Amino acid sequence: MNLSALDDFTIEVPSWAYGNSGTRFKVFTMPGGPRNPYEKISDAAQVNRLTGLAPRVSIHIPWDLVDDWSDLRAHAEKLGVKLGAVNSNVFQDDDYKLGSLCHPEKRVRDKAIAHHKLCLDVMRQTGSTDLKIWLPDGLNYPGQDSLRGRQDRLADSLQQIYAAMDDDQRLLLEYKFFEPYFYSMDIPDWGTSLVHCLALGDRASVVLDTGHHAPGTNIEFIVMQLLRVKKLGAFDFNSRFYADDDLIVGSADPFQLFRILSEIVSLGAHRPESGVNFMLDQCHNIEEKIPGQIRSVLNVEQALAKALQVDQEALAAAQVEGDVLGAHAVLMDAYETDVRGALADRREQRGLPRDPLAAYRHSGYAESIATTRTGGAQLSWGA
Ligand code: RM4
Ligand code: MN
Repeated sequence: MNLSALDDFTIEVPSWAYGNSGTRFKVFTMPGGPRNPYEKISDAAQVNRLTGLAPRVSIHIPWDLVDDWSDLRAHAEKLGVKLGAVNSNVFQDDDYKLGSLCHPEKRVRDKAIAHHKLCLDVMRQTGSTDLKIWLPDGLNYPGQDSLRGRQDRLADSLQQIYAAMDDDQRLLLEYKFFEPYFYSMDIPDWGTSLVHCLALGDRASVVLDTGHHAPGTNIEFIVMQLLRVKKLGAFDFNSRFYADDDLIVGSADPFQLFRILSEIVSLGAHRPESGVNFMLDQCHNIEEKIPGQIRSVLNVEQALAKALQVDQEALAAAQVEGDVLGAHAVLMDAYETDVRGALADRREQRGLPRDPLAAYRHSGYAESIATTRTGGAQLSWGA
């Protein structure tokens, strides 16, 4: 089984997956939860150590603010990982009740723009190239504010952030169809995100979070379309039964994950040159955090390995012949291929454990953090 395309494939993990979080209801605390950004990075590094798949950790600002970025960076690098995308956070400040970059008041928009400039400064120090923006902005009631006016303010605010970027920095713009507001979000869909990215320029592209669509949406179509116009900058993987459920990627609908990765493979976008940053955006609630992340990156690897088994020539031939069932069968054959043994062999050849989850259980790491992380407060999702 040819899996060599996996050699250069990486997944970025989120710092916020390791704290106690995952729901707006009861948050169940886990022993050994991280108390600061350093401990989050240490936990994330376990995922990479055991899977070889996750060499970068996304950070969230202000949740992960530290006094000395070169020190946090050195801590990460010592553990074999790098600091990845910087996520701005404009959803936890009283000033943002009516929005951030789209707010009716210039003072609040300026504050949100300044926050993004701070994130760009953080990137200069962490060596990150990606600024990831998810805006909580939206309206709860028709007439509450001008839909059109908010788009104009958004365009202007984004332009100011873009103008402050260095040549090697990218702006990644995420969309979400509802939540925290329900009548209208200011970036509800990929079309809106794309319109703004096209206006900004080459270094702006769309983030597709798999949990941010209405039920039944054909996400692989969106993936294909954004790749087609070279505007897919990043993924936030997770899975959902209803809305933004934040569950382990590939758990709710492994076939959807395969379909998404099939589009990616058929367009060569799994290769690093494509510039697509594959990330997880998940918050674990009832499951253990580190094993939850290990399972997640393995699920993506497995779906990608299956997608790599699609016989592209046979598929193209069946499509040209109009062989409906034949073409469908080529795809299903790949999906039904059991790649688990080949992936375990490959891990072993690369000096990794055949079963990373079992290796984590035997490593003693969970027991060690449960006993040594005493004093200080465990973090609830971010801070
Ligand atoms: C948002 C969005 C962002 C993530 C935060 C934590 O819903 O998905 O990507 O940074 O949650
Ligand atoms: Mn996201």
